[in-house]
This record gives sequence, C-alpha cells and structure tokens, in this order.
Amino acid sequence: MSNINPKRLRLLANVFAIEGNVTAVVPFGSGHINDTYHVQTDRQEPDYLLQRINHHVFANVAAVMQNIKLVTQHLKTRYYSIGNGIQRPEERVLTLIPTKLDKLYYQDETGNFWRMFIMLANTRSYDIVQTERQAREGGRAFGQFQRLLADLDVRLIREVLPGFHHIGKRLSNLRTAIEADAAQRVSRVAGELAFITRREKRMQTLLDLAGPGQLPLRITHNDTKFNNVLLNAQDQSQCVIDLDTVMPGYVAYDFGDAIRTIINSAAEDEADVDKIKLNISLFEAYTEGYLEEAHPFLTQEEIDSLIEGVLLLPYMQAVRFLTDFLEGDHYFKIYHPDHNLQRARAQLKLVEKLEQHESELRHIVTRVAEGYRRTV
Ligand code: GN1
Ligand code: MG
Repeated sequence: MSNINPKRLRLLANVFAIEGNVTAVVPFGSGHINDTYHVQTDRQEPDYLLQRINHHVFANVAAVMQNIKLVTQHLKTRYYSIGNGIQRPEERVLTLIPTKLDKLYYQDETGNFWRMFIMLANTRSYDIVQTERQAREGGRAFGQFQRLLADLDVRLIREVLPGFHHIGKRLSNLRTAIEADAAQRVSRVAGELAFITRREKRMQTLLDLAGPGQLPLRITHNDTKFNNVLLNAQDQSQCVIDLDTVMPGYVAYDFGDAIRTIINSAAEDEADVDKIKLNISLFEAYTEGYLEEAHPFLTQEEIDSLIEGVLLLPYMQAVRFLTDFLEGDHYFKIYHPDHNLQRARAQLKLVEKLEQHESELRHIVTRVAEGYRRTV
C-alpha cells in the first residue's frame, strides 16, 4: 500500500457525504488490487471504508461504479421485499456514500479515483475457512447473491474487465509474457509451464460447453474468495463485498473461485506446498449452502458444469500469477520478490489435488443437488 499521509487521507474522506468528524483513517484489509482505509469518526456509528480504485486494472471506473450502483440498488430492493424473514435488510448489502457533490466517486488532482462505503459493524471475514458452518454460510451468501440478481437484466451490467475469466485469453497472455521474458525469469519456471501446458485442452471444457449456448450468462460476482463474504458475530453470512468484478459470467466461475479458497486447508500463497490439502467436508458444506439458494434457478447443465469451475479457477489463477511473475509483478501487490511464483505454485498444487479427487467431488455435487430436487 502506498504511503499517503494521514492529513491527506482525512481530506479525501471529507470529500464524501459522511456523518460526523473524521478522527482516524487507517489501512485496512488484504486486497491485492485496490487500497482500502478504515475511516473512524466522532460518532458511534457508522464507520466508513475509503478505497482508492486501481485504475490501471479498472480502466473504466465510471462503468465499475455504475455496475455497483445497479447491483446494490437491486439487492436492497429485493431484501426489503423479502420482508420480515430478513433482519436489517440495509446491513445485507453494501451502501455507497456519494461525494458531497453527489457523485459516485471522486477523482483527485493526481488522477487517482476514490469511493466510499459504509463499514458494516460487528462483521468479520476469514482468509481461511475454519468450520463447516462458515463454509455453508459462504455458499448461501454467494448462492443468494446470484439468485437475487437473477431477475436483473444481465445486459445492464458492463463487462468492465473483458475476458476476465476466459482461459484462452489468460493462456495467450502467458504466452506473450514468455516470449517477451521481460523480467528474465522464464528459465526458472519450466516445470510450472509444462504442468500448465499439459492441461490446456482439458481446461477448455467450460468454454466448450458454453460455446453452443448451453450455459446461460448470468450476473456473477467473479471474485468469490471466501474473504469476500462478511459473517456476523454468530458466523452467519451477512453481506457479499468486493463488487468491482460483478459482470456477466457463468455460475461455475463463482463456484470454482469460492471452492479454490474454501477447500484449501492452507493459504492461497502457502510456501510449503505439502501443507496444501483438501478439506472435503468444507467442500460439501459450501455446496449444500450454495445449492440450497441456487437450485431453484440453475439448469441441469449448470449444475453439471460446477466441477469444471472447481478445476479451472485455481488453474487460471496460477496462470495469472505466473504471467505477472514473468512480466515483473505489475498487477498483483506482492510482499516479497518471488511472491507471485509462490502463489502460482500453491495454486498448481491445489489443481493437482483437485484432479485426484475429481470424481468424489462430482458425486457430492450430484448427491446434494438431487437432495434439493426431491424437496421441491
Ligand atoms: C484479486 O483484489 P482482490 O484480492 O479482491 C483479483 C482476483 C483474484 C485475487 C486472488 C480484479 O482480488 O481476480 O482472484 O486477487 N482481482 C482482480 O487473490 O484481478
Ligand atoms: Mg477483488
């Protein structure tokens, strides 16, 4: 995170229509792309989150913010209409705080883009899932997110990062990085590249299914790491956060990206790959929570595609980390020199483990889905 002095951060916080007087602005969270700060005021509540949007990644900030506005408004309407069944609907969805000039974001004189959200009190997120209850709640959260957005017209949502989960595009970026070898690191990653190449064809399966129109394009989250769900003090899911990448997509992408973090007993960037093990009971719990919410709207083809996402997303993430490593670490924030390589290796290890258990995981999805079908 770059060093912005506290006085300047307070000035930036005051651009927005907040209540009370700012008393502190401190760095917050563990995102790889944007910079986030926790804003405290002299009021008891609310606190706020001030974010600098990485405009090198999100070139069209206006479109990102428009997507977020549409999605949060729609979710709020839907939560209010659910009525008594839902407590405090306003705390289930992120709330954008406009600037004092009533704009969704602010561009400062150095060209940086800023926005603000209400910080939801008494919530927490986890980088690593600890209990089945947490996993199930994560599944419910992302399933409900997709379900409540299923009646918002997907054509209203802009594809702010074109081809974000298109594996063909990601592999082509990797090839370009290999050819350029800008950081002179290609010779260090021969083993990783061979592993990736051997699986290129198999990882096209989801696109092959989608091609002839078998998979509907829906509004998906596209960054369903488990730490993008806020849980309340009782570990119930409360709110899905990090809405920058909400775009048209396939549900298998969201399922696979969530499982990538949930089934892995170690961190996304674990240095000791022997620590990377699968926690199948957490996979099952997530699947139960997800399908409980999602089974009413999913097609059979979509349910069958979920496992393809489970294999694809860690593979694609490894391709992305490795590409960034070869290009000299411009995209993801790194905390030590070989961090992107370490991340890529951990994700490839996860792919290997998932391949070994593919049929077991497939059976779990089928069994859980059939269970819900019988209860309809
Ligand atoms: C980035 O910024 P963060 O941590 O929410 C990335 C995701 C990756 C993730 C890997 C816009 O998300 O796609 O899955 O890192 N976001 C973008 O941890 O590229
Ligand atoms: Mg993100």
